[in-house]
Amino acid sequence: MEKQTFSQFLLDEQRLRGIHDDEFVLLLNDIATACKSISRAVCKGALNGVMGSLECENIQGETQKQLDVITNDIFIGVNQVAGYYAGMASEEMDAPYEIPVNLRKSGKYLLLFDPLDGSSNVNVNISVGTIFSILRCPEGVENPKIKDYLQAGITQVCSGYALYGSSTMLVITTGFGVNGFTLDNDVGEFYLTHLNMRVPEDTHEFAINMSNQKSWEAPVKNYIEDCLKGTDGPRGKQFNMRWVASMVAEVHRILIRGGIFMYPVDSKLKDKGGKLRLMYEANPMSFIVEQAGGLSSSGRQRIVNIKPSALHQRVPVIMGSKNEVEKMCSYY
Ligand code: FDP
Repeated sequence: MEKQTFSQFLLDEQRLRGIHDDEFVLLLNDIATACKSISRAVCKGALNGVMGSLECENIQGETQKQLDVITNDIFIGVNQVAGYYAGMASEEMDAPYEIPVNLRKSGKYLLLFDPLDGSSNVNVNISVGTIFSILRCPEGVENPKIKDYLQAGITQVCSGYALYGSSTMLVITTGFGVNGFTLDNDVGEFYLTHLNMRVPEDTHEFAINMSNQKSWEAPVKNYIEDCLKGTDGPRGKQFNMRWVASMVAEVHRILIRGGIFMYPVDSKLKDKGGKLRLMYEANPMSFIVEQAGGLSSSGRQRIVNIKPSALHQRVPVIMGSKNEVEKMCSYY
């Protein structure tokens, strides 16, 4: 059977299931185009001479890489042209980006994104990714302000990520399951390769930065301690550990073979609320993981139910295989 391109898949969904209007299909195609363009920029590696850090920091106080800024510009540039968005917000920009007046057309949606997640890995050639989330712009708002973006994750109309790994993949959900597409570089097209992705319910693999162990809260310490006791401990099984230090790669692994990914709040992060950003990382990835049958929690509540209080808000994140996330949260 012939492989289906990303556009053909979306049109089929529109025809057969009555989801997505024409505008939404075109909007998703623009997201795919932006990801292809970022994939090229990342794959050029040191050849482009842009692997270094800049002098400046982003709003999070992290040193920006040259590629953080380049990929941010690509994502805005490609996605603003057709006029579907009323505004955009990026992890790399202090304030929301205002779409130029001549490009504001239907402006039904808001786009939130992290253009290059895991970018501290980029100069060591480890997988990085782009994460995005699409919200509806509140009715009647032409020039959205921060408050218009502060919607709980449950209201997302679409989210996804592109993974720039040994192959480039685009994984999305519009609330009807999760599907994955692999970029054929010879053709320049994403093809459907992972239909209806499901996170296995059970796992014996956890991902956490163990170097923070002494600063974790008691529930996290106790949970990991029990996992490490292996077959002799209360869990009665041997666990394996993975830590790529690149959230997109971590979540993708979990979608393929299960696992639990955790970036809990610890005593060093207490003032910030956590490490990962609610609007650019936690919400879009939670939508994906839940749509694939997994769970995503802050430990105390479902992440997509958190009412955001700031655009760059950070939260603790525990996501992955359903039974393992439930087990972990029971330690709270
Ligand atoms: P990065 O800072 O490189 O962008 O988004 C934050 C993130 O990467 C995640 O992708 C990754 O899971 C995590 O930080 C890595 O944290 P550590 O540096 O603590 O390992």
